[in-house]
Amino acid sequence: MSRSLYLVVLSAVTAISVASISPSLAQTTGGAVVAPDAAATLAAVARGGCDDVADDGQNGTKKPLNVVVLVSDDQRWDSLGAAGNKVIHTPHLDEFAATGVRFTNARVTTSICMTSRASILTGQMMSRHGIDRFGKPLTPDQFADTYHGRLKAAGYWTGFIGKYGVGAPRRDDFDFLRAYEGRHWIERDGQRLHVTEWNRRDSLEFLDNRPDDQPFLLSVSFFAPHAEDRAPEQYLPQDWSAQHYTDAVVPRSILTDDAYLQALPAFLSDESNEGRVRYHWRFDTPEKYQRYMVNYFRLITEVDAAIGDIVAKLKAQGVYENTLVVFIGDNGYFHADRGLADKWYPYEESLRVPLIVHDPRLPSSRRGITRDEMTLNIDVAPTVIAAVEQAVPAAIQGNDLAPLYLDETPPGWRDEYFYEHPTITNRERIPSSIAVIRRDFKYVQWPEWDHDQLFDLTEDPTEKTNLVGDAAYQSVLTDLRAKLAEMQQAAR
Ligand SMILES: [Ca+2]
Repeated sequence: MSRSLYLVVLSAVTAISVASISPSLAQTTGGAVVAPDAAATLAAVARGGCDDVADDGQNGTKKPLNVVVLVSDDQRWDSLGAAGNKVIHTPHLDEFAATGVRFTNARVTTSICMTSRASILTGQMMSRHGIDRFGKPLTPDQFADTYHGRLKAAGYWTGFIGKYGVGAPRRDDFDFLRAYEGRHWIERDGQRLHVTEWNRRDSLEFLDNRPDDQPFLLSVSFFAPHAEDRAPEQYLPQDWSAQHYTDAVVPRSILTDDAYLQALPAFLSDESNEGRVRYHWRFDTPEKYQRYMVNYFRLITEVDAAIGDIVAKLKAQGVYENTLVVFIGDNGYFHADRGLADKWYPYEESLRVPLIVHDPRLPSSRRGITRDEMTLNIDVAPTVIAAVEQAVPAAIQGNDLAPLYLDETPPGWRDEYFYEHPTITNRERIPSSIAVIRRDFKYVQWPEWDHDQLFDLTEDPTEKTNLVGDAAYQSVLTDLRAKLAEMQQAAR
């Protein structure tokens, strides 16, 4: 693809990013939500320093759960200390996992920001919610059935902070809205601070100023560790996080061996493919790989610290043990694996995300467990809506996660799912794909290239060998082709 076409594409994305930043700048100058002094006084009186644990119903005053949903951007499942990463520094998320539930096999149904964020909000696949391009918003009716819409209608005080990502957010959809993204350093009210620091400050402001007589829902949608695509250095962390990486050496995965690039279909290994373009931005020398990976990890460390402060605030306010907290990434990421960068394609690196839940209903004996069921981004909305005892909308395609950790005998769970990704710009840049993903096999179709792939994940967990032409796999292939067509229909 030509360089000029590529520049046009970037410009379009830039325009959207700027548009989504601008409203927030207005909101921060004119958007006092509650008179801060009065609210702080009320809060101090009402909280009184005692723990606000949900009453068991003994005196009939059981309090509804509060909810906090934390979404990081482009953080893959293993960029997390608790997942075994020895280089990254994520003490608060690790503690969060050690006292909550970590889902070790969490995935997305579409590996790109706007679509996955729409799936997190709605609990629906792209085929149903229809968010298949940048700048496209949910309709008001669709929003009413998101976890935000449902909880606001149920009397929750709702806040959304950071990267909305699904078109421009509508002011009236939230009680408190601070939307911004796209850059790592943002000037606001004469102050130039890191986007994660703004996320942190805005979250604490929401928690400090919320009304005391309403349950609350806070969504914090971090922009980090997403790259600042137009910046030559890509990842622009704060100074303080460098202290945790002074001697860091990021090991290279076996997937960065050239053989994995060679094993890609030609349309993915071609230099016009966006995964290759961005590989050259970030990873095409050993020195660049180290520098960019460390800076990516530092951005995650900064998100981790902000989450630590949010959790500390919930504890200080005495509401942590009455608040459901969900942490998830919006998509996985290629760290130079297969000679690629970023996401989009249905290889494991691009699909798997961190997912951790703190649920006050979880007995202490079960805190710190892991579950390896195939959980999805579309499970967040039904989990939140069910936890606050509201009716889960019929259009939701995900499942409430809570039975997996609350039930003595966890229910049966999905062992396969449908993956879909739209074309971005054209088939050369980012082609569309659909797939059926099981624990043992993965079958992928690239409709624009009339190409398909079959991987035996038991024999070939790194997805190197395409078995579509292998006679021994023809019956599996026939089954999976039928299954894919069936799942594609059902996803609508
Ligand atoms: Ca993302």
